[in-house]
Amino acid sequence: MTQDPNPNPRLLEGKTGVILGVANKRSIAWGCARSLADAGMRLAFTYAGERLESAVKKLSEECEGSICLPCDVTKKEEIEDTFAAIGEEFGGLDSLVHAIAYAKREELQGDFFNTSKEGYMIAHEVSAYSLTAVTRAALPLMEDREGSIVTLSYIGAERVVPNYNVMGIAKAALEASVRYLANDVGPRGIRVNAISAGPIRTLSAAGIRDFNSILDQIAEKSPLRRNVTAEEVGDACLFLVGPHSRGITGTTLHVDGGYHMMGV
Ligand code: NAD
Ligand code: IMJ
Repeated sequence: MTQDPNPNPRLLEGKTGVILGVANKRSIAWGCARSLADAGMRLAFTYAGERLESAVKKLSEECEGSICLPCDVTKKEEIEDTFAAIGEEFGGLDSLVHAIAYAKREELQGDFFNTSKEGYMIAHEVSAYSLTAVTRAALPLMEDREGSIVTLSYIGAERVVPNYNVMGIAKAALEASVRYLANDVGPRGIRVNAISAGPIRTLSAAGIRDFNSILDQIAEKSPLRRNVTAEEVGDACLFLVGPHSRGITGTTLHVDGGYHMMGV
């Protein structure tokens, strides 16, 4: 018999969360949002740039009581304004999901040693530093709550993945940031963890050379013999946000069908 993965559907009733990184229905952030909203959490969605405003607003309407705010993480004032608005609307915050990454397209091909200084900086600013920036902004809203912060990583942080290049370095910095942040905020009862997801066909995977064959290769080598879905990552996020993971912080949880632990 298959087990119900969501045996307590209203586990997060009365709790609030912010989700950074929904672009469309395929986004991993949307998988996280669905799992959290289905558990009863009230959500704030943030989007980068006006171009995404209407799409994210429309998606947010599928989640009861949610709000939608602009937040380009490279803009300090936008981060400040967003968290101020969340404070006013929600009165506090129990969770933050960071599902953001960006590198210039030209940096995601060819030799890593050709990475430009500017390309290196941009990838790190958006994909790694932003976790520290939004954690700082969220802290006052998590006061006296057992807050949980979750970010998204990839195995390219730990191993060399062709073409992942500077993103791999940025994800390594992101995973190290999770450990340092977890140490900082642990005494306040706040936890910080990462999910290292297997490859999923999202906007961020569009245009990546041979993505189909990457998906096939991973499926073939994974113990589960298949790729993972954004819904499965969302359910792992629900676990890390919710009370069942209350003893877990500073870790990277692989949601990849077991691929990461294989030798060959
Ligand atoms: P996605 O394109 O749906 O999401 C990426 C998001 O980052 C988009 O919503 C985009 O608007 C946002 N973003 C980019 N620059 C930003 C900025 N300056 N300010 C605010 N937001 C910005 O793709 P996704 O695959 O869902 O990616 C989400 C996270 O999951 C990323 O961290 C990615 O590295 C990670 N991840 C993806 C995969 C995969 O195979 N798709 C695997 C493991 C980890
Ligand atoms: C990205 C590049 C190279 C190889 C890759 C990926 N593999 C996977 C990804 C094997 C699974 C997707 N991934 C894990 C990411 O974190 C993607 C980040 C990303 C993607 C783009 C594409 C469009 C663009 N900039 C990007 N910045 C970051 O212009």
